[in-house]
Amino acid sequence: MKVSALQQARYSYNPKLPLILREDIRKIKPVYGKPTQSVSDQEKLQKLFPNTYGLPKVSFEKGQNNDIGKKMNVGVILSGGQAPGGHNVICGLYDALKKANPESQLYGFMGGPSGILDDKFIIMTDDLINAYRNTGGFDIIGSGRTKLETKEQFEVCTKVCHKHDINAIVIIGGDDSNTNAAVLAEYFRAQGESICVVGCPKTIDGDLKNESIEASFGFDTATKTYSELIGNIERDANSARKYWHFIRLMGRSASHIALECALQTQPNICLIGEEVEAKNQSIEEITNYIADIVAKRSEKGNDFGVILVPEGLIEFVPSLKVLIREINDLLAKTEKEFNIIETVADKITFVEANLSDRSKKVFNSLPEEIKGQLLADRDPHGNVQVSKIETEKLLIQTVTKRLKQMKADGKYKGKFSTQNHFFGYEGRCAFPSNFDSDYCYSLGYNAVMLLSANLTGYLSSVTQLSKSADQWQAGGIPITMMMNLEQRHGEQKPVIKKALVELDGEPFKYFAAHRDEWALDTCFTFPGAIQYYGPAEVCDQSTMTLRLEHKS
Ligand code: FBP
Repeated sequence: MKVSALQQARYSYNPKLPLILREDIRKIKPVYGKPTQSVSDQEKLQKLFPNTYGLPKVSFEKGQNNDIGKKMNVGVILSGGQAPGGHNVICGLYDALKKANPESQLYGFMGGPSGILDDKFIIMTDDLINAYRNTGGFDIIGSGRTKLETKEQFEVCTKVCHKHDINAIVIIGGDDSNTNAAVLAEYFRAQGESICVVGCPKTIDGDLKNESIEASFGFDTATKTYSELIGNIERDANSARKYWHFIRLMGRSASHIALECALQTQPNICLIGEEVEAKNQSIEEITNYIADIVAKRSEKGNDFGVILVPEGLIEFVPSLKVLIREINDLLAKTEKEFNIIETVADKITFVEANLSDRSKKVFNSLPEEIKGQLLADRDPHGNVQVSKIETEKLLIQTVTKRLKQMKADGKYKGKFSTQNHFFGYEGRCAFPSNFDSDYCYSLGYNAVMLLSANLTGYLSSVTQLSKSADQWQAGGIPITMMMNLEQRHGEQKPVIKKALVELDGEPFKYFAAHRDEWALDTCFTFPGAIQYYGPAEVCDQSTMTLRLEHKS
């Protein structure tokens, strides 16, 4: 395989660990805190997780560790969407395992959670690991979106673990995958199995966080990659002064990515789904908000600008939320009937005929392409795949219409020429930033510390992330601590609570305090490409979200 000069250089980058993990691995011991509670529904969750509920938080300190040297066979699974740094979690796992006992083995299950069900794996070797150090992507073993959640699947997992003498599984995934990791951990304990399960917090979306998980990995690199591109577009917009760029950003429901990119690039407008919901805003109100800013900038001779749109926006607009829910239910109920309909036009007619009057009106107000996109395949959770809905194009249409009307009323005289973009896949497999390289390696290394202490149902946790790596703290938190009960498929299910943008949180408050100025004046900032070599203030800085949250 031909290797680029940067990749070659990155092979020899030494990820930074928290100070405690730099000690001789046999001289680091776990310290246990007080029993924990879930975020809500404590009694019910305790009943659902009798063996793994209420476990203590764990941290590490210097001290003799006699458990670490035992031989372990560990299976690792990459689950869900790619996020920069996944390879380094595996490298951290591998290095810590081999340091603790060179006879230990790391099994990489292929293609996501289905790998363990199909008993498809590779055993990691030095050569393989060395070819993936500090690289982007999940291609070392591949990923997938199969959910590990049924008793039958858990039985297969048990058999596969027994077959290879695997004592522990590490699941690298987002909120749903880690919820399933907790259920699997509980299942093993309930069956009297000693197999441990530990999770690592992954997702570019940034929605898996709380006080002990300050950030999911991949968010740093993905937002820096998108911000570089947005900054480049801003500079182009400012040079040509003739286009309004509508840029949709990945991130699923939560608007963390859009918010972070706005903080890094100071665009004219950034919509935040959570705010739209809180203010109960309609597409019309959002359209008017954008059109007013376009008109005001035009008065100053600025017929150009940049607008960021989170991909999940559509789900936060109340009338569309109801419509999407109705379509989800309808498609779930009429799956067979719907799937044999051949053309998109006929699918649209079928759905229209089955909607409530209110939703029918909303559906009919949408452009045909958006209607079709709303009917595309659901994800494994039965949800609409927001990455496939071109909300930026919808907004271009509605704003164009509104400006036409404003022109007719003599309220706008400018020119409105647009470009649309979607940034998502571009950022998910980028070379991990130094932050993600260090953080991911630490998460993996730390996971071995948890497993060797026989801890199960835990998430690997590295905190104090806005500080330099030598001040990071390593430990573990019980996954049940992050859980609540939510309605899923008509049932109350234990799930990790998704973290949405908090409107009283520091990142949003900073944005809200500056957005009016950014809207009318041109205050663009150009972050440039991620830097891997050079001064720490250029190469090692965490996201603005983290810095504002930590007030550092
Ligand atoms: P995870 O939640 O699995 O980390 O995936 C995140 C994500 O990148 C979302 O931002 C996006 O909506 C979705 O995956 C796209 O999914 P797919 O890769 O299946 O197209």
